[in-house]
Amino acid sequence: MAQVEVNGKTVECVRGDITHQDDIEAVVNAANAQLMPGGGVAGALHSTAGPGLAEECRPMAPIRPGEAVISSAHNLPNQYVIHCLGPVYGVDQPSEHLLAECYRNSLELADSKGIESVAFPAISAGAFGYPLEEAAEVALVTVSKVLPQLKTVKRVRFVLFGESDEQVFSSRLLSTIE
Ligand code: AR6
Repeated sequence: MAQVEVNGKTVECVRGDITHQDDIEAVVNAANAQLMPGGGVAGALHSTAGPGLAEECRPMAPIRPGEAVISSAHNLPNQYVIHCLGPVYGVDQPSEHLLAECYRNSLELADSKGIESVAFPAISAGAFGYPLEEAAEVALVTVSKVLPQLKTVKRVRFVLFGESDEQVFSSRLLSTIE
């Protein structure tokens, strides 16, 4: 685990499951364009949230790569889910820009709702094939740029599924922000 303070705001990288972030107001879904369950993060969030989540999301679909939309969290232990479509690596171009837009748009949307804490998975780094080191670089550089401009968001947590993924994000966090 790594944690860094920037102007009184916290960025942290932890190993864990995005469905178990009880102390976080909004969790981010690595969604598909149709905002339906699918696998990975989307499958886990929808199955914990229950069928009401897909029902609420249906009218907001489809979304474009880089876009973020917000819903309530249903049976998840949070207030909101922010659904964001990452780029398919090397297919949705320019991938780096689109991935950065995911983080920027999710954080700005959270801030517009007065949200104080947001947890992200490693968007695009699973089924969408983004190499983890590159995904971590884009995620952490973008968050460190956007976070100082936000009014209400004070805590950003990256939740990484595996130990080696957590180590990649943690060491990037320390070299990007400190
Ligand atoms: N908590 C935290 N991280 C997780 C979890 C979890 N419960 N489950 C997986 N990860 P992915 P993508 C990690 O595939 O690449 C879906 O089918 C995973 O190890 O969820 O943006 C959707 O329906 C990886 O590092 O998202 C879309 O079609 C990261 O989260 C598509 O996959 C992202 O993996 C989206 O693909």
